[in-house]
Amino acid sequence: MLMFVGGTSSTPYDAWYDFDDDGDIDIYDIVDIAGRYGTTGDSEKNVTVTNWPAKQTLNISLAHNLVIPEQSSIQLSTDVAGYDRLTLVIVKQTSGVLMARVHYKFGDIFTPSVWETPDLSGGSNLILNDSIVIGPTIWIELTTTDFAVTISAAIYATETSR
Ligand SMILES: [Ca+2]
Repeated sequence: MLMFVGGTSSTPYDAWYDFDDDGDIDIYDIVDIAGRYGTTGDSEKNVTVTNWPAKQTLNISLAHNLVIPEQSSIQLSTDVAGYDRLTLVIVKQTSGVLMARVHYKFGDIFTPSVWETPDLSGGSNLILNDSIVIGPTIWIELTTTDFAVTISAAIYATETSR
């Protein structure tokens, strides 16, 4: 067996040949492979991935049986930074007019409304359906007229695979 020992190689370092994982290819790596000379088996290799990004989801209740008094306005907001898609449901549990507007906010700036209605329908409303997140904060403004209105609201947001 002919072995190249000492000196430097013109071939760049390749971690697959660093059998003792000490950051260099030297005589110890060659001794390791020499000891295995002639063996056979499955060539599939195990790989450990340490920087695989975790995919996150957000599943939160923004309001539960919240009573909005008559002739008033409330804002619900939450941080959605890092999420790509968002579903927003608002349930109007009582009758009475409820104006709804949904914006995103970044810094001090509000986007124009991405969704709005002069009167939300009774029952469950799918306001945003797997919609693209365009800002770090979602901002929901709800305004009543002559009657108090009870609502619940929830958000589900996901990060797509990258
Ligand atoms: Ca080595």
